[in-house]
Amino acid sequence: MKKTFKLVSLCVMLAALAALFAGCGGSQPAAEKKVEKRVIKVGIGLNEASPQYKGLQKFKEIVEKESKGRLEVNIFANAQLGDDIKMMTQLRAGTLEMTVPSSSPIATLDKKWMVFDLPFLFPNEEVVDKVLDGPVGQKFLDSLSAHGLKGLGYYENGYRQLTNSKREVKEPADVKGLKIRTMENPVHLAAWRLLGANPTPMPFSEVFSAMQQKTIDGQENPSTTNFLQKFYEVQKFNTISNHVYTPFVAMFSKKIWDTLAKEDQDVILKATKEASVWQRKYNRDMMKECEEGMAKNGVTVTKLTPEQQKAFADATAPVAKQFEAEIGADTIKEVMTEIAKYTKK
Ligand code: TK8
Repeated sequence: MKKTFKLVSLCVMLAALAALFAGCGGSQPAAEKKVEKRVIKVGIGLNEASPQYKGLQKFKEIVEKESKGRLEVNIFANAQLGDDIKMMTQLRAGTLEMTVPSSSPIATLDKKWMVFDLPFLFPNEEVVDKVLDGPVGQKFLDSLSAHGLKGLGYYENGYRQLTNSKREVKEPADVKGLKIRTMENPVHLAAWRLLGANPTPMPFSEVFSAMQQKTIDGQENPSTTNFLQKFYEVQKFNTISNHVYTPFVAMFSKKIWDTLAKEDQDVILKATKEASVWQRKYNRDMMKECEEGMAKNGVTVTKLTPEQQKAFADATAPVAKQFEAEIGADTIKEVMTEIAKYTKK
């Protein structure tokens, strides 16, 4: 009995050794180094027809190509993951990789961003590009790291235009008493109050139904948004006022960013640069068609003359002084100096 036991244990040991050697250098090759695939989830507030979405599709195309598939970009439109403020909170918590909010709600984290909400700040898109793609724009992006965010670059939301369901608006007096939705930003609220409106802040995803239910009379957004989000279905008047230029700010969760390999970070920055230049042009090319689309869908479109526009500029000018302390006099001066540098006399 004892002999048999010894023989069996010897066989078991030999079998185990054989298996061990076979696994170490034997027939099957050493397992390939598992290429770690990373998914980048991007949340945005506008729909799939928007230039914001198209720009991120371009971003996706470049990232997946340049990373040879190691990075995969999944885009979630229509505020599926929440509105701008909610998505920024997710980035800061490290539960969402990326979002591209308007600059205005960033004021809830850092009031200096309200400089971009000063009415009639940028004279035209050419100056916008020079300032945002220059040292001052980069300084704003870098400042996001203090809030758990990595600033990547600027896409374009654009010049904002008023829509409403009550009356044609050609001068500030026409605004009196209108219930206007604004972004969640104190400068916008103050400016519309100066015009005599009754402003109410609201996340973007609630705007369409609020207009439909007539809890608000109007809102203001670039023509690409006003048309492609079908606001003509619930609005009758559209004033082309160009009263504020709003950038979209592409940003990444700093918690997640810091876990990425340098080569992947470089791919994301490069893709943002290329995609944002493409998206700004696409947005601008779409603007005229969208403005005309509002008229084709029964909206009375009123293009303000320079004199009419000046009346709005004069009426809202006091907000610069009113918010100088909160934004920072130095910040306002720095941005205004940069704008003056690129504004042709
Ligand atoms: C979309 C918003 C929107 C903005 C607004 O996420 O809230 O009116 O202009 O485009 O950022």
